[in-house]
Amino acid sequence: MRKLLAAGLVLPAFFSISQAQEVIKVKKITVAEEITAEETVGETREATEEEIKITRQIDIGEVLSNLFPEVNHIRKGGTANDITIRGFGRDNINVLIDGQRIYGACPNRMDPPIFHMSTRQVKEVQILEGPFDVSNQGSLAGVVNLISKDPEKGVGGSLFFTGGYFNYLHGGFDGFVGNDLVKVLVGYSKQYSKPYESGEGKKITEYPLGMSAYKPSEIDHTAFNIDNAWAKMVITPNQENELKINYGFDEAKDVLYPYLMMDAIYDRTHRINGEYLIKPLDIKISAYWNFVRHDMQDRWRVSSTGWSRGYMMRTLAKTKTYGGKVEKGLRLGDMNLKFGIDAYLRNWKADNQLMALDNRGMIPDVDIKNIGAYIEGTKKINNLIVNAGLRVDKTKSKADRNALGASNNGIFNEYYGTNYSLSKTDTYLSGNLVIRYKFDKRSSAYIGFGHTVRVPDPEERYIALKKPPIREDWVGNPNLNPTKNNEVDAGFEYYWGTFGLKGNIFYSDLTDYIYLTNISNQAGTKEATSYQNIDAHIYGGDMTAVGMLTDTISIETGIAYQRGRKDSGNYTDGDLAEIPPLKTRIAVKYDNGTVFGQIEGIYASPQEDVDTDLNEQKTKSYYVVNIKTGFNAGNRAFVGLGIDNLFDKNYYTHLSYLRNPFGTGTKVPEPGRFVYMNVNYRF
Ligand SMILES: [Cu+2]
Repeated sequence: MRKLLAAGLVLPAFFSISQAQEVIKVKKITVAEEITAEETVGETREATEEEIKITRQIDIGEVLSNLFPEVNHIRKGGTANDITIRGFGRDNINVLIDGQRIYGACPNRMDPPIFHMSTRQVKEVQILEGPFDVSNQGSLAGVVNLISKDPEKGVGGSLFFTGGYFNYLHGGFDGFVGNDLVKVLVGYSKQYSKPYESGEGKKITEYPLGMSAYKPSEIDHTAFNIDNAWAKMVITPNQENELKINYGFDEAKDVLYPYLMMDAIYDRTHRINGEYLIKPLDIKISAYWNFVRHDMQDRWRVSSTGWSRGYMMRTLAKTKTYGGKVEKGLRLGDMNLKFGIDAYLRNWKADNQLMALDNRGMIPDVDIKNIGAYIEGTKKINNLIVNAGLRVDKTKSKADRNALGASNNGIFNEYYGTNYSLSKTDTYLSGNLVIRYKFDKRSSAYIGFGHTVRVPDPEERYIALKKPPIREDWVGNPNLNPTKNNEVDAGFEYYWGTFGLKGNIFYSDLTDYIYLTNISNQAGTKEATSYQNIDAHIYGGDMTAVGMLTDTISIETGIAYQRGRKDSGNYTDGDLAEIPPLKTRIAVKYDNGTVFGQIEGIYASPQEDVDTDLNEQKTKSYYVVNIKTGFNAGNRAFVGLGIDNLFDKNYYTHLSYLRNPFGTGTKVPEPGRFVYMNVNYRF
């Protein structure tokens, strides 16, 4: 059986995909679906699964944004795209790597969590939208989990290469060796590119102006140069037990971010995680540790001119996260239960130098310590599947005053007097209830309610950045409350022959949503950008239709819309910022097992609902066409060719620039016509 297309049609097998082809599977899990899979014995799981065959292989954020209209990328440069889902971004969504929590070190999110696994290592991306994840702390509005490839038995591997416009090169290999007891996989990939050009033929390095402009000598500077290496070992001493150990290393050098005022000199990551399964007891024990070190400077920008140290500003940041989880599944009569406990520590420290200012402790060595417990259960009652989850968390956030430098060590007193504490403990419950009604084996409708909570991130509570007198400071709000989401989701999936239709709507009522604000110091002599808790709501929906027209031709379309509004706070404009507009996608595919072809159109409507309080600007609509074709040469080799933005349109997404007050005003256009080729050889 071959699973096909974004709405998860399960179709008869016409052909098998050649092993030569490298694919990334993307599963969009709908609520009350994950557990029902084991529940509904004899039924095929209607998982939303898409196989991504041919892409530029630059980064996962861009790939997901292309595929799902409700996922949007934040374009900061040539790679490392962060994502939003249904208008929720940053820590409002959880992004995990093999189930482990990982956070970027950069205070400006140059290295978002999703950037910390290379495309070549990803086997599968699981996306669960909405407040329905109790097995991880803080999945306020959704969770994305990147799952790495497992080694196989025997000996084998692959060589891969992608090359494209703007000197983009991506090459590497992976290889495995294994028997019944031990299997090992190792891999390496390298990515390199010059700055890409927009549809109007300008390099992205030509867009920043004024002090943020690139020096003339740096216009053609390397746009990214990334090495990734990884190893995974699976030990299976017997049928009952399995141990997986995973190590990953990334080093991203010379990554340019025209969206921001600085660029990354390097961003270095180590991550390790282990997972132990005791199958007869249905117990899973996992532990992880990761560490990221990040150095950003303005040395390639005009602003660094005249500074003998090479930069006017620099931030050296590091973060580490480690934790563990024990989870047990249990079948009780006709009920499936899962419970677990988990804990993690996230530490983050960033030291900034701005002109002569000593902003050590810009992120003042913040520890977030969390411990949580959860239970989740599914029960089938005739045609109804009821799924419920409950989670309790205790989270302590603490900043270290001693980490602060000479310039910023008085900043909290300056803005908050004595009315604050650099330590806060939050205890909260979250949970959900979903009821799904099955019309037949494949079609169903559901309604669900979820309550989720996330603690403010270290930046929102404790950032401490002193700026020169004429510029606004940037200071956290230690008194922030956690954000609470009360959300209702409803949806359906309906299948008719080889056609399928799937739709979801959601309404998220947010209490203490964390939003930018301006505050004055106690003396009333200086202003700072800070954060406040406001009440807000975000609502929207998406729909996907898929169908097989013939044995070889299929069509898929998707549409998503979301809107965000403020309900309280000191504002004059009710619109929330950075909410992407309506986006649609249509793709027609041809696949006979040997030859693959796809034509895809993506349209986004204008975004006029902007937050003028933050000087957010309107964004025009755009329409782009991408084409792909691929050929399986026997069972071992695959050659693919793609052209993104076929008509060389010059366009911007709504998330193409940073809003006031941190913004430079630079909007980063999407790439112009981009021709690339994939070659894969499996041995
Ligand atoms: Cu950075």
